[in-house]
Amino acid sequence: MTSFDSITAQLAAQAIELPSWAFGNSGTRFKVFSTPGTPRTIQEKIADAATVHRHTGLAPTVALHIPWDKVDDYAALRDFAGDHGLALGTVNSNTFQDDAYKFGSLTHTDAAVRQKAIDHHFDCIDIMHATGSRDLKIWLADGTNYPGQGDIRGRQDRLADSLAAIYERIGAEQRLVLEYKFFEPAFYHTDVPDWGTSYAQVSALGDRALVCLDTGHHAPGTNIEFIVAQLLRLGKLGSFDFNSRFYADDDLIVGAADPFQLFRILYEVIRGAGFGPDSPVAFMLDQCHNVEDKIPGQIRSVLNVQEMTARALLVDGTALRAAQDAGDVLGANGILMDAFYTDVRGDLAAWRETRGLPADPMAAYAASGYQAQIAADRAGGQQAGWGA
Ligand code: PSV
Ligand code: MN
Ligand code: MN
Repeated sequence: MTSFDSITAQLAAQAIELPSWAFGNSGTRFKVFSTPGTPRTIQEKIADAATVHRHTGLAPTVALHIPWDKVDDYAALRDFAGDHGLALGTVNSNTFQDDAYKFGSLTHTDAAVRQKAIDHHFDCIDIMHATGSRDLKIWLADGTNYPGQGDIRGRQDRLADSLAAIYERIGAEQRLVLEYKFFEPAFYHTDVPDWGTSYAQVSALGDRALVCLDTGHHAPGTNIEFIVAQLLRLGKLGSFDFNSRFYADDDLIVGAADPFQLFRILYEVIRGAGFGPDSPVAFMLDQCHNVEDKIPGQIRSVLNVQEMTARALLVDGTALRAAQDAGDVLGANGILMDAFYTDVRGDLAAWRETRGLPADPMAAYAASGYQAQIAADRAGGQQAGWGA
């Protein structure tokens, strides 16, 4: 098997973007529990994200969601993030909370509603110019609940037109990533339900339009690593929203529900040259922390991604290919499983220390006093955008 020492340069280049909304209170439709110390402003969310980065060295950027993270001066917000050692990352649009979008946004039959949604994306692009962000991420809640409610085909055509108007506006260095999700909030049909639809729509736009794969957005049992392999083959995998799920779009800590699936996904990312500083694939988290503390929740998340990345990098690709070519079914499977079962925690801890990071970021955070400090300093933290 590949040695740990031979993979540290690749591990050192790993960067995982944190979602600003992970630091706010979130919950289910039944209850939102508030957590002491919850940020009241985007600046406080950025300070918390910086704390995750300080403890792990893994999270140099933070994603914004508009209008949840709306401010008057985005250039100043960029400077604020810079002062905290972070850059601002992906800008997420939001066309799922206005009354106007009850029957759709970019797909709506009413041209005025479609234009309102397109204008919102133009605003997001302006924000990206001020923040220095590369990616505009679009997830649409558009869909219908009952057969016959909408013209499924007409909605695809309107979506294509709306996306073309948005794509035309992005800068030469910017990208549009289109996220898919098989259901929720619509329950009969969703306008971008799967990778194939996202691929068809972004392919019609151009080279800087790509697919965003959220690991929680598939039917149970879906082979996600196959989708990863296919999108990388096609040059259309733009980004990940990482999280894990037991049932639906649970938004739990990545790697918590199924570490083996995360390993398999990361193996295909590496196999398909989707990993490394020159890769076009952005790693992001899209998670909520409903009952656990948010900052350690994010620390645990990035560590899980790092741990499974290390194991995936340990796969002996040469031996695996030889076994595959020889038709050695169990030998090939054994080579993959050897890497998956390798406990890299000790090696990672020792390596972190050589880089001036805490060997155990979770313990270091717990001992830092930060949680008690924010609980004392911040009163009345907000829900993560949903109520904003
Ligand atoms: C939708 O379920 C989603 O995954 C999209 O990425 C949204 O922008 C995000 O969740 C909001 O939490
Ligand atoms: Mn997502
Ligand atoms: Mn989701």
